Amino acid sequence: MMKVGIVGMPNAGKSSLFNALSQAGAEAANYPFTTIEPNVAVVPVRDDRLEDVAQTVGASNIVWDTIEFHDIAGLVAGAHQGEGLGNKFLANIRETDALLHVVRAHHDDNVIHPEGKVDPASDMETIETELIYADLESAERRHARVVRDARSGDRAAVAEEAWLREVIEALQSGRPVRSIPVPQDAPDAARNLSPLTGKPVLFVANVDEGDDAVPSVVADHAAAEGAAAVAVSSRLEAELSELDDEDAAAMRADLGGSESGLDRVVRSAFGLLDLIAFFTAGEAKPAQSWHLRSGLSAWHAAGQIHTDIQKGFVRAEVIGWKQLVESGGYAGARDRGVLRLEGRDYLMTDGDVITVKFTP
Ligand SMILES: Nc1nc2c(ncn2[C@@H]2O[C@H](COP(=O)(O)OP(=O)(O)OP(=O)(O)O)[C@@H](O)[C@H]2O)c(=O)[nH]1
Ligand SMILES: [Mg+2]
Repeated sequence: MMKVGIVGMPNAGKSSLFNALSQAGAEAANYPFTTIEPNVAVVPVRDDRLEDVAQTVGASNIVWDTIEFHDIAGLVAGAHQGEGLGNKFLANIRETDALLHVVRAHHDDNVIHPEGKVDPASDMETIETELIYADLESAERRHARVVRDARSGDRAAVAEEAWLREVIEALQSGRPVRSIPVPQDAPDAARNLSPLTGKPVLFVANVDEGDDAVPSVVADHAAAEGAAAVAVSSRLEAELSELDDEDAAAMRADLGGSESGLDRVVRSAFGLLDLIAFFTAGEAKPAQSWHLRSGLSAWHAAGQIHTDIQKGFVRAEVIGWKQLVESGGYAGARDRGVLRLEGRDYLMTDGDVITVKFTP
């Protein structure tokens, strides 16, 4: 499961977007969590391919993989110094895989802007500066600790210490942590720091209702950072999420849009990490979707499903989802000879359906 932190200025529209997302999540049939904090929304990632697979093999139900969104309060300039409790909020999203940066681009005069005027370029810069300061503070703290271990000559500590010095220098000159490659001798250095400016970012331009183009000032800024951008009206999405599907679709059509802005956000957030989808499915059992960084093996896929399955990995039966559907199920696939036996090093491909044989 992927975790995404939502950042942005106060009143940018973060919670409206979050509410729309959590409404979408609350409707999911298979809600894998019993308790969840009020600022965490779990959203299913739907995939038509799995619906076909589930129907073909006669699965009992479908369990979607999910994305978790974390809403935090708006950041103001000076948040890193404890202004507006920003530091505490930032700590809450250190463990996420990616950031969603909500930028106000709508012109509703009834909504107060903390700086008194709508200026996406300056807002994005304010937030990025706060993220950089927050990282600088944790990098300095981490450096003070690692420098002691480095003195003892520990190879990983020496490499991490040197990396941290570079990181601190980069941050001081306003560059993100992602611009400094992690040293081979200290592969855990990035995880130890979990820098906010090391995470991929999706810019969400919160535009006027009925508008669905990303304003060029946001698009250009995102492009300059190699980041993605989407346009959404947070308020509209929050309102639509209160309606049932049919009414929401009708209202969306009235406004001239087709695709749900939420779908766009979920899909783009997902695209931030280089992930492939794979499925598990069997007769009278739940069909499930999973995600894995591309370039990983069947053994890694097994680890996503369960650590015990990974530990006892013997071999895997693998088939592309389409081949499985075209064969009418596993028996047909076996007859046609398209159900393959693969070992632990098999490289997983997007859309694979896998059954892991393991010794408990
Ligand atoms: N017109 C319009 N108003 C919006 C839109 N998105 C949010 N608003 C309004 O802006 C105000 C603030 O929205 P929130 O979603 O609470 O903003 P936030 O970013 O969570 O704010 P903080 O939590 O204070 O940082 C609310 O009154 C929303 O209804 C939008 O797309 N269009
Ligand atoms: Mg909020």
